[in-house]
Order: sequence, then C-alpha cells, then structure tokens
Amino acid sequence: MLDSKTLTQFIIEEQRKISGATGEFTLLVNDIATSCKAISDGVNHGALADVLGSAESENVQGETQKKMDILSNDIMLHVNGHNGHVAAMASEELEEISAVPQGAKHGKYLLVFDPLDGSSNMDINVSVGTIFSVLRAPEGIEEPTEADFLQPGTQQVCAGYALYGPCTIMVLTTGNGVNGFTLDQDIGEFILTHPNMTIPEDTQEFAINMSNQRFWEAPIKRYIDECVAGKEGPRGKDFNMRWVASMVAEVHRILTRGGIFMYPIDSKLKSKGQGGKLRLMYEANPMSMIVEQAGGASTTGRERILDIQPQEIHQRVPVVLGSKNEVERVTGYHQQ
Ligand code: AHM
Ligand code: MG
Repeated sequence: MLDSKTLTQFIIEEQRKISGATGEFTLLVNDIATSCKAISDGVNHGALADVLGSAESENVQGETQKKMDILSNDIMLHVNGHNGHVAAMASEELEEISAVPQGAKHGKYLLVFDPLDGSSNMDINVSVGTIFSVLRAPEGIEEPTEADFLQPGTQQVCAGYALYGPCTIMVLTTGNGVNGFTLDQDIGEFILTHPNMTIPEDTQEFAINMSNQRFWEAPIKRYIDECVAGKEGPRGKDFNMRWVASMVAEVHRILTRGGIFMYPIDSKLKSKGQGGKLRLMYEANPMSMIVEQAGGASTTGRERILDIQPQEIHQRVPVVLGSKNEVERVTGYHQQ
C-alpha cells in the first residue's frame, strides 16, 4: 500500500501538468469513481440485494430495463449531479438529457454514460460495466441543451469504463495514454495496477456475434471467413474467437492481450431503421478514445469513429475496434 498510487493521486498529478487547471476535473473523476464503487457494490450483492431480473419498464431504446440498469442510472445521476462539477448529463437509459438538480451549482463539464453495459449478463453472473465520457460544456451557458452534447469524439476530455468482473477495474484516459486501477475493496480505493496499457498491433483473436453472420455485409463476411479458414486460408494462421456480449469486457480483453471487436451494421439492424447496434456517444466514442490512446484503431468500417459529427444523443453506429493492423484490414476491405 505504501508504494501504491490511488486514482485520485494519479489524476491530481496529471492535472498539475496543465496550467490553469482548477481541480474541478479531479473532483469530477472522484465523483465518477464513487458512483462506480456504489454500482460495483450493487452488482456484487446480486440476489442478496434483490437487484437481479427485469423491472417493469422499457428504456428509450425500447429495451426492457433490468433492475440493475435503473439502480446504476440513479446512482450516476445522484452522485454526479449534486456536487457542482457537471452542467448536465446524458444517459443511455434516459430519453432526454438530465439537468443538474434545482439549486445545485453548475460545473463546466458534460457527463455522458451507459450506466450498466451488457446488463443481459447480470442474471447469469457474467461481467458487466459502466462506460463514461466527459465533454466540455460550452462557456457561458447556464442550461445546456441536447445540441451542446453533439460534439465529435475527438472533443472528449476524458473517457473510461469500470469493469465489474472477478475484480472491479477502472480504466481511463485523459488523452495522455491509458491507465487501469483495481478497486481495493478493503480500503475502498482504486489503485493504479495497470499503468500505460497498450494494444499489440497484431492479433489472432476476434470477437463478433456469429449468429448474425447471414445478415452481414460482404467485407465483414470476407474478413471473418478468412479468419475461420485459419492456417489453410489466405491469412495462413489460425484465429481464436471470444464473445462475452459485454463490450466493456471485450475492450478490456483487447487492452490486455490484443484482439479485434466488431459490431458491424447488418441487414437485420437496417430493417429496424438502426445505423448499428452500439450507441455512438455512450459506447463507441469513449471506447474509441481509449483504444486509440492505447495504440489501437477504431472505425465504423468506413470512417474513424472519433471524427463522426453526432446528429442525436442516442445515435447508433457500426463498430470495428482493437489491434491496429486488423482494424485497418477490415477498413480496407470496405474500400475495395
Ligand atoms: P446494452 O447497452 O443494452 O447492454 O447493449 C450493448 C451490448 C454490448 O455490451 C455488447 O457488445 C452487445 O450489446 C451484445 O450484443 P448481442 O446481444 O448481439 O450479443
Ligand atoms: Mg450499452
């Protein structure tokens, strides 16, 4: 413990390097960490705290909400809304943006989050996570509107996730590399355990929901066919496959040992009028910033995700991210 560095110490040191930093960002990251500790506690108690199973409600995406989706969303809103560091928040679970509570001070940041990603895994006791992204609120605006959130991913001040797995890990970037912190449950602090995480450029592991194969476009079909063909195919090597169905866990695996993760556009999604499965602002943008900061790449197959100008807060996009050379190959197949 005497040699270890807490998340708060780490952020304070980072902020000292920036002239004019007021400490507000450090306090915001502290609030986000507190929310993730509270969500982690709920997730860990499972049936003991009666947080498994579905609630009676649907979210804005028309998906049935899990009890833990609602609890996680409430925790994020409550912990981050009252302390004067955010000007407004947007959540995957809420139709409209959320203003800070009446009477609370307005901060200079916009906080965007998916409170419990992969929540279909809750009931089967498999990893879930929280994904977040911090943007700057436009200066001089008291009550931000949805339009103020529609900033491309390149504008993110910070992006991160908490993974609730065998242990709880928070991974974040402020645009200066990627660092991972493990929650020490005994003292209630996130401790720097994974400094300077990087993604190898090459990989032999892919992650995709293969049950959608018949709906894919030709470039994705070709890429996966070539991986599956293994040593005897055009790639001349065998590939391994993983699918946790929890984006946070897939990205964490890729940060740990490389890999490529894909949720491409397909004819089934198109027939529902959707531009992809994953949400640009809550999932694709924060994960793309983390992956790029770790030396990986992230595209829709056609363009860099971080360059996309969002049209609405709940917009969905195709996602291809991970080890650079594989992502570039998939993107190349889309150009042919
Ligand atoms: P969610 O935000 O409703 O939990 O959905 C997002 C999740 C991702 O974590 C995961 O990659 C994907 O949806 C799983 O999709 P599928 O159900 O096709 O396996
Ligand atoms: Mg999600």
